[in-house]
Amino acid sequence: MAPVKAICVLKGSTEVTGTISFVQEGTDPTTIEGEIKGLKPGKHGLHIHALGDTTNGCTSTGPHFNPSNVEHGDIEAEVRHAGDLGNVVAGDDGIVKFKLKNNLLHLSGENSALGRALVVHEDPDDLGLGGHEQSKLTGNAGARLACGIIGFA
Ligand SMILES: [Cu+2]
Ligand SMILES: [Zn+2]
Repeated sequence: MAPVKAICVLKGSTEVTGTISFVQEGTDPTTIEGEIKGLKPGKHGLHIHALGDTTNGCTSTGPHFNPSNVEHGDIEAEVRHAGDLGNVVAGDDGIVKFKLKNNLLHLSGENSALGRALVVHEDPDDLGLGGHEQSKLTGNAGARLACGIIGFA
């Protein structure tokens, strides 16, 4: 079977832009590769949110994609949302290039990212460890800077 490919173009109310590609071969982990520009230098939380609804900008993309109904965590934590992608780290130029693999996030079936949204946040994701009331839900990553709907490529 040919790999499934998807693409997401980030837009927001800020200067932040980006393009992220997804590919999954069979039941292998999904590879997520992209570039985001216009960020403040440092760490930014990155997640797949449940809905591909941008009626109210990134606000209406809902909570983190969490088909197993578990707590929030890092991309490689044992307990985590399928949509948790950890942090990306922007350089002094505000640009980050990244390549991630996620074995809970697929491009078909119940854990499919297709039709959902990728969101980059203003603040670091505390990966569920921050002790804040939001830590186990969102990683307390702050405002949604930019988002895009994940579609077939
Ligand atoms: Cu998020
Ligand atoms: Zn999460």
